Amino acid sequence: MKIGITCYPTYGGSGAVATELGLGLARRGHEVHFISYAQPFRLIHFIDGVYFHEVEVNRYPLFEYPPYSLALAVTMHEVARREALDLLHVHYAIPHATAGWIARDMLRDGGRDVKLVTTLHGTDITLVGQDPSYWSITRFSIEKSDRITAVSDWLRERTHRDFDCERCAIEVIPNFVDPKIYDRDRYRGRHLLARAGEKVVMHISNFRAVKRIPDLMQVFARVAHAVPARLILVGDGPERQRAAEIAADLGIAERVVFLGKIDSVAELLASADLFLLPSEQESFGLVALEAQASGVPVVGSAGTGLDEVVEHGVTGYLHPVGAVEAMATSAISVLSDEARWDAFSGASRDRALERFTIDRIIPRYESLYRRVLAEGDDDPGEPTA
Ligand code: GMT
Repeated sequence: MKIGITCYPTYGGSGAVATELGLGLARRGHEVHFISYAQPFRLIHFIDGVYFHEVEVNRYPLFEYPPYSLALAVTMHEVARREALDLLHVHYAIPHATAGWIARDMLRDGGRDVKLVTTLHGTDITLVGQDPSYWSITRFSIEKSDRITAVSDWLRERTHRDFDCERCAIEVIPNFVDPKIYDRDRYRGRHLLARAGEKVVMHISNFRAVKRIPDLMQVFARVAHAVPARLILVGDGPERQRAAEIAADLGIAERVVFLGKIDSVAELLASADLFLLPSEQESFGLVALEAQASGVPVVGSAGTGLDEVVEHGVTGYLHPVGAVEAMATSAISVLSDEARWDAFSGASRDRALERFTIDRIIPRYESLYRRVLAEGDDDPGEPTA
């Protein structure tokens, strides 16, 4: 198949998943065209059948806000026509599903039927999509997609609930990892992160408010008082400065290391003892899966998509959002009991291998593509869920 993939190129799970999917599809013999305003951050090598098309946005002085969505639709249309794409698969609904809908209609007008698949990732539904300035167009664009997928049951439920969208037949296809890349035994860099005898606690994110960075620091402060430990923070974003201020206020600044943005986190995760993700909401928590595949137990928020990734009491612990005391107690219990840590680490890796490997999940996207391509031009298809 010839597939166009659109995603955000910036650091974040949706861009990571879209890129790994595209590379995986190309390895399986498909032709993949990435279409975005910059090269996705994990697209660091090209293999046969992978192409990148940059969307150029004209910055005419009249435009206070350059219309990226239109420029994206035009590039999608051009690439789909020139490269004879079979389908456009967009990741993160805003504005990608809308641009995809425009491009698909332009193509149909020119006599070419290209299918549109939209994958919902999280805040496109739960946060940004709920803003009155985006709600109706997001709902409309999702409904106009030929197929909709969500990365967790939790996100599918939230989409039905928050968009009151009875025509949205959403198929859940979870996020995935390549267990050959996320493998504890592959790397030996622990001595670069912490002193001998110190536990390595890690957090990787875009440091947005939804990650509840103050809670993260409160949990770690309690851990650091009980166990020799170092907090390794990877990534950057609006709350990073606040994290540094809280660390200073709590007297743990020397135990906290900021590494900034790093493209490939497998090597870091392989050196971690515990991963903390106390987010307000998390539709899936790709980074928690990457941690688990690396044999790292996770402590995070219950009542989110993390419930589908982390098995409470087996691969980590999940507590209600904001329950910093409980999270800290769980973190300390797993870090200070070697036998428990070994059991959790092994179970984490097993869970990733049993449910969320790239080899299991990519065929599910291929199957979805085949089904949608087998439909006629005007057939909206059978509801898939
Ligand atoms: O939704 C976001 O804020 C960003 C997005 C991203 O691009 O990283 O994250 C979402 O998509 C990831 C990949 O599917 C999920 O693993 C994250 O849980 C999800 N983030 C949230 O729901 C907050």
